[in-house]
Amino acid sequence: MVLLLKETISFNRALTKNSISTKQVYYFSMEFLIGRLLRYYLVNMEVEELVRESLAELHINLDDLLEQEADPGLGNGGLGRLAACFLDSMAFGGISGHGNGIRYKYGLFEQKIRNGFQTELADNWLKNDYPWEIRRADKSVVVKFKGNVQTECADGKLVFYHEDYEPVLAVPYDIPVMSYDNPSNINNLRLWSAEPVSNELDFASFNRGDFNQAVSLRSGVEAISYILYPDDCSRSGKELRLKQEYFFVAAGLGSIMRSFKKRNFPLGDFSRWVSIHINDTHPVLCIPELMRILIDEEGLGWDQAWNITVNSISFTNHTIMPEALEKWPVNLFKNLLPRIYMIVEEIDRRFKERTAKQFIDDVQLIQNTQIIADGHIQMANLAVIGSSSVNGVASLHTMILKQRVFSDYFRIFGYKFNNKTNGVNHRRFLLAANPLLSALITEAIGPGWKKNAEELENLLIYREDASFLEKLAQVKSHNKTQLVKYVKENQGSDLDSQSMFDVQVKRIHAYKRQLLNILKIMHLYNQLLENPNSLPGSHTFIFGGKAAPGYHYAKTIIKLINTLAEKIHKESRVREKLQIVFLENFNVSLGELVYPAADISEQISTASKEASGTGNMKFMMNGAITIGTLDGANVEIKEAVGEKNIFIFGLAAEEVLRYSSEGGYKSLDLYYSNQSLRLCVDQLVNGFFETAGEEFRVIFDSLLLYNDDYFVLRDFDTYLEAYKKLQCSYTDKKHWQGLSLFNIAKSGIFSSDRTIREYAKQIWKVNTRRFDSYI
Ligand code: NBG
Repeated sequence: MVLLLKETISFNRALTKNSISTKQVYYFSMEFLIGRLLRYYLVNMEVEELVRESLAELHINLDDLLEQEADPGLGNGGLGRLAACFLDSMAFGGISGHGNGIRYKYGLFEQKIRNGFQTELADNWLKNDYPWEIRRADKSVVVKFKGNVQTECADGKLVFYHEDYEPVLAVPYDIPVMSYDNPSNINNLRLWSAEPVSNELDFASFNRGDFNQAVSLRSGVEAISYILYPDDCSRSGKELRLKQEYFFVAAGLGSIMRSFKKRNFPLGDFSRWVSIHINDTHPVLCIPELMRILIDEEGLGWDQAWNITVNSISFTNHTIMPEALEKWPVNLFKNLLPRIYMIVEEIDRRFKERTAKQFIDDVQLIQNTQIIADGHIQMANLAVIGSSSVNGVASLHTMILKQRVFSDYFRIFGYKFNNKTNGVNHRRFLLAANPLLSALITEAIGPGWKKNAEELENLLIYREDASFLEKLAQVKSHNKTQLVKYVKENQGSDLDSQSMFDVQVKRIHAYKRQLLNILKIMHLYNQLLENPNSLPGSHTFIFGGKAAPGYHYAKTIIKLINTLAEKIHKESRVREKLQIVFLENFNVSLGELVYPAADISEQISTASKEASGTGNMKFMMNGAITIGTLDGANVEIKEAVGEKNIFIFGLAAEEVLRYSSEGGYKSLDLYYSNQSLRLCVDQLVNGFFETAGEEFRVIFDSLLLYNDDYFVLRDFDTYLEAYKKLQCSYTDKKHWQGLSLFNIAKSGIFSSDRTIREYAKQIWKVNTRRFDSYI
């Protein structure tokens, strides 16, 4: 079947050789979390039922077949999934937009929970081959590392020769990207794999008996595309990471340049026909690499090359967390990429010259905006200087970029900054993931919402319609049963599908504050022991997400969740009312089961820290109600639904930023003044968790000894208040279903179609006719 689809796709691709006269967009990203494709494509082609029935005649169950497909873990979380949603929306919108990334041999690890702890297993997603990819050895590109650069003067011009370099062959694997109702626009996700240039064995070494030497070259090269985010604490880890970044940038640009030349346009018009988008700082080397190609290979002068480069490249920032703003030590960079280093130095020199003239008295600004400073290359600075557009991913985040992170640049290049609030692919996360809800929606308002998600707003006429709301409740209840079944089959736990499903699924990180949720559950537990009537109804708390393998605190949080789950399970006085489950190995496929089943969406990050969040949008379009802080895109969700249809609590971003710049608040004062909070915090270390000993001391210390950087204690009370209100709403079924309907109806603007239309119009300047025709 996959072969058949592939055939259709290559046929269509041949039909759509539209590339000659259209601007091409290339989306460079270290991560693409594309999820499984087969069912999604069947849904998009509206043939799922037909295929299901035909297969049944052959005694093949389609669902069993779908389970065979690997879910490629080529990303961490939101950033990689966003890239995949964007590919879909570009294909849908008729934009020639292609992904460019790395074909990691191993995806992000497979998470297993053993004795409550996260353990990591290799994710060998290619072990049975991957049917969607096509190896294109004929399109390979040689990427050069290390070596020396010789400079010569020829005809009054400087010419650069890169010698004694280590060549690596970048071999592309192409995955077709197609979307709903647009079979004539098949785009491409090109993922690069690293191979030695020569397949010859090092015979001399082998014959000498030096087997390690004989294979070491091959393994050194292949390591480049082995895993996503190798640990970069060591120097060799850092070098590998930088190698990966240059590898997919150089390979991607090499192939873009090759196809551009086939189109016979003047090189000076490059930016009219090509847009290169860099997803966070990982692909920022696109800037000096494009300069290198234009100057060294195409013979352009610096100024012309710089104009072309800046006009072709645009940049999105996805975080303000300082540890994610990349910096590379100069000596490592220079040794690995000698020619690229020369170009970066020259960009820096010219930029400093400009700021020194323009901001003559502002030493601080001149210093802050340097690319090379303190022996490091600041990749975010290079990104802002070398691109024509810089955007954040939610309005609050963009404001923080302008006013804080990039405030000096905002003074220099105000015109570059803009906001593009994230969106998610509603065809994957609603149409395909929640078939019953989709059918109900289509029955009510027709199928137009699939092409224009904002038509979901037409659902509002059913807001007071008891029979429609009842159907909505039935769909939710069915989806909960499906999740219960999954948990039983895969983890052996029995969940109560009648209980309220309160869900927090996302990467485990201190700023996302899974800890706040845990403290809430501990508090509810303590209250129930005192008064069995303190909590209406029964509650299932569902957690899921991976912790980075080296992130001790986050791993301890996972252990804490599981330990609390066990403690509650053993306590007969509360287990009827409370239950916790930690879903193992949360990934795109599991998300597709979880979002439709949720009643409550926990979006409780410390305000200002979550750039946007996209899980919040996936929950919302499936009718879950958000409890959250005014952070990231929650702010816009609140604007869309109005404050009565969302539960907001906690410090605002300005307050957090003000506290942080003044050295924080005093968490100890709160601890001493708030009895019930103090009880929960003490329980982390006072033997409440009998088996745990000092295991959770690191969490206790983060709150009191290190003064609670993420304001968990500070937001505890307001969180509980909001939670109480939410519970009260939940007990009124009709009212709750009304909230749910309202959230679905208002979720249309969070479709990635809206986001991509904005990128296309305002940044890439490509045609949006197809999108426009649906509005
Ligand atoms: C993440 C942010 C999220 C955001 C996604 C997509 C990184 C570096 N950033 O808030 O944390 O939704 O990017 O923009 O992964």
